[in-house]
Amino acid sequence: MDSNPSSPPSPRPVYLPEGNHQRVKLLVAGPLGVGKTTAIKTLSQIPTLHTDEVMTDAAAGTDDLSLIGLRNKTTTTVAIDFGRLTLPGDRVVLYLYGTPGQRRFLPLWEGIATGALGALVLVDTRRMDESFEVMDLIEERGLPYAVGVNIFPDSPDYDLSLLRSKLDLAPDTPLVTCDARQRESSLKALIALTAHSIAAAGAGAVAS
Ligand SMILES: Nc1nc2c(ncn2[C@@H]2O[C@H](COP(=O)(O)OP(=O)(O)OP(=O)(O)O)[C@@H](O)[C@H]2O)c(=O)[nH]1
Ligand SMILES: [Mg+2]
Repeated sequence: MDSNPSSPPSPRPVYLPEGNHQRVKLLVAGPLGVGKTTAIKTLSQIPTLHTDEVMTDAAAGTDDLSLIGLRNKTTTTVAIDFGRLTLPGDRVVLYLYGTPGQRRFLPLWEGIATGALGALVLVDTRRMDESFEVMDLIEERGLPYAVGVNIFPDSPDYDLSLLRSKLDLAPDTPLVTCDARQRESSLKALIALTAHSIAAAGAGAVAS
């Protein structure tokens, strides 16, 4: 499954605390190599499930990561990532489902997205245009989403209001910068999404 040797070890499992919880299914979406698998590994309190496979020569010219400085990335997600975490306060449990980044895996989306309350769309500002298709898919499903701008070392330094307009986001769509490798910053993006999704769904629509 997860064959990336540079991955940090998965955390030890954390059992769900007693009591009533709001259980929320969220998607982590975005184009190829934007940091979806990394974010789920960073955030999950249980050992994560991954379906990463080694990219072979057959992917050359199709999944070209050298253009974005990810020459060392040797695997790609071919089905889902899965992780779980309980938000501070122990009331809301998030089930995180990572989607594959390539258009050819689009048929998998239907299954993965069923029952999701919202999506965190990760964006790489070096190739923002690749994010529109994912945002369109999510909007077509009527899913609320938040945008997490995953900062890479050579990412251009955009002002958030400029980014909002470049990404053509609705005024109430949360937009936060994050580093998918850093727990605190990824959590900030996830909390923004959760608040937005629960507000959009209305408290009654959240399974408990
Ligand atoms: N500098 C930097 N590198 C990152 C960040 N997030 C992820 N990476 C690196 O980028 C690479 C790609 O991350 P993945 O998490 O595999 O990306 P993905 O979106 O799951 O990729 P696919 O499943 O192939 O679509 C990994 O080598 C990460 O270590 C980030 O915030 N900053
Ligand atoms: Mg992945």
